Amino acid sequence: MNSDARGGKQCVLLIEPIPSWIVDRAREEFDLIVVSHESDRSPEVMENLDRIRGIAMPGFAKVDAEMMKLMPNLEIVACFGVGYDGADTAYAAEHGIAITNTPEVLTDCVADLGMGLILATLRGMVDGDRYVRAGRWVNEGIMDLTNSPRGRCLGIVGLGRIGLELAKRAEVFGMTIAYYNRSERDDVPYPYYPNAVALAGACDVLALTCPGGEATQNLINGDVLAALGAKGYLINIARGSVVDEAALVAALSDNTIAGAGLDVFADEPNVPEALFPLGNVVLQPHQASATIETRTAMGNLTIDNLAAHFAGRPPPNQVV
Ligand code: 8YV
Repeated sequence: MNSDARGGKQCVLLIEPIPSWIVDRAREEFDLIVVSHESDRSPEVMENLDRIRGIAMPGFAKVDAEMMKLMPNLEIVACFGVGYDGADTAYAAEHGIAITNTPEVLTDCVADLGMGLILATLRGMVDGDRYVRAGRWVNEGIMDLTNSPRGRCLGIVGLGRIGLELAKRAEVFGMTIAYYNRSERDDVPYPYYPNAVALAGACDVLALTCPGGEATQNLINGDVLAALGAKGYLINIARGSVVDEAALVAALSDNTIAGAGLDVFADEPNVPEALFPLGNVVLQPHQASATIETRTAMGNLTIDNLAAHFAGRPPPNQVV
């Protein structure tokens, strides 16, 4: 226990959004400073920089080297999410700062939303909703026919925990599976493609379930979208950074791909406005893990990781 711990509680900076009941639990366990954004430099933050020993943050918040440097006694960054691409892992590793995440507990919900986006996109479900509300069913008759997932190939970029669960769901809907990964797996029956262009050329629906970060930055570029082709769909439940967003906007506007279902964007919460009038894209506000059940489990795990560290035990989900 560090000597400046108040009432035995360690000082933790918590970056929202994290559910209020998790913030309440965190307040019981830690001497908590709550901010609504990582850029907050309020007096409360500035006056406590040398007391802050832990950060709890959404996986996508940007806690870079510059920010970590401000906190000379920082020991742990606990990400509320499976992705931790917002944290500077190199700086953390160099300075003995642990990074933890919340794997497993969100796998099902993220895969569910991925499958939902495949259905919503191919079956025109959001378009259908707009069609009814605008009175077009009454005035114009049935809407245009849509596309069945059955018999189509789902190409998965990043066949990890979430990718595998998405594959299971897609198989129930009659889809075949292929994948591209950093390396070929020896425990799945699905055909492997050595790069994203090859996979895009071989599948009908390309789904992204890989980690974000430098290694996958703009992996899905104009060449991959061209290979996906005018009958192909893109589903992104990974990170916006994985896709060259300008190339995607162009492909959707020019109908050089058939459509897209997107839960994540390069500069959240800002979504390219050029997408708003397009009928061939379904947009979601980065909500794949956002169920009460899953966000509660993620929040509890985030606190468990911090608590284990401060109790001198290895955090259960340490990734750095
Ligand atoms: C969350 C996520 O939206 O797990 C991740 O990496 O992107 C999401 O589950 C995010 O971390 C919420 O804080």
